[in-house]
Amino acid sequence: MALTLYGYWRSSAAYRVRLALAWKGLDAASVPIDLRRGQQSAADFTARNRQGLVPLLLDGDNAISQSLAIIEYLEELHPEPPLLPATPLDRARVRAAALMVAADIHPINNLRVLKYLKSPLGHDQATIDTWARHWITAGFTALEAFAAEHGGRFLYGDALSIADLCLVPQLYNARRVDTDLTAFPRLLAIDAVVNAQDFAHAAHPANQPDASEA
Ligand SMILES: N[C@@H](CCC(=O)N[C@@H](CS)C(=O)NCC(=O)O)C(=O)O
Repeated sequence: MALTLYGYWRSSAAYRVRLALAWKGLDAASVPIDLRRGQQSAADFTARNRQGLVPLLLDGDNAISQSLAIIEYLEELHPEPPLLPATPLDRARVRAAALMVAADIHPINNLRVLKYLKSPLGHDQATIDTWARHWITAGFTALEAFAAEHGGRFLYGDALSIADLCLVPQLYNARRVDTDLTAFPRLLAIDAVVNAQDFAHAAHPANQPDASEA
């Protein structure tokens, strides 16, 4: 299959998919969508993804949106090396941890939400950053407790899973808004283990062709 990933270097949802591709050793052509310049709202992109959000994966001519749907698609086509554990209960718990990030932290800190807080709602950047840090901290507090109950080297036991692919980009995002992470030693330890691996290096925002200082 010929894969093409529409993404943006700093998009944490696209970063999840890059991690999955790299973990599984899959090549995908990269099409940068510059979110700061509004390319996600351009007609040629929304024709492919009505939501105007990255990531979007093309498998041949078939478009798939939503990072977790994309990752599970890759997992089903390429089960090795796995990103989900073997039993239904373990899989459900991994998905729960992934959704703690992807459904309950990330969406309320997404670019379009933060922009709406600024205009038309009129909040200044300091208030918007406080908003982001608040929801990241609330989510990470629960996730740190999850890691204490279920974690090992990784968020769920000792095997990398979809949950880690959500955690690492969210930590990258948290650092961008200067979130105090000292209360989350387990999450930071998992982040360090993942980021020490070659596949994570390849997927890191700083190593993408569209990466810039802007
Ligand atoms: N639930 C979606 C979220 C996708 C999403 O929100 N992507 C962000 C970048 S991380 C985006 O495209 N934002 C554009 C905008 O807010 O205008 C997924 O997991 O793929």
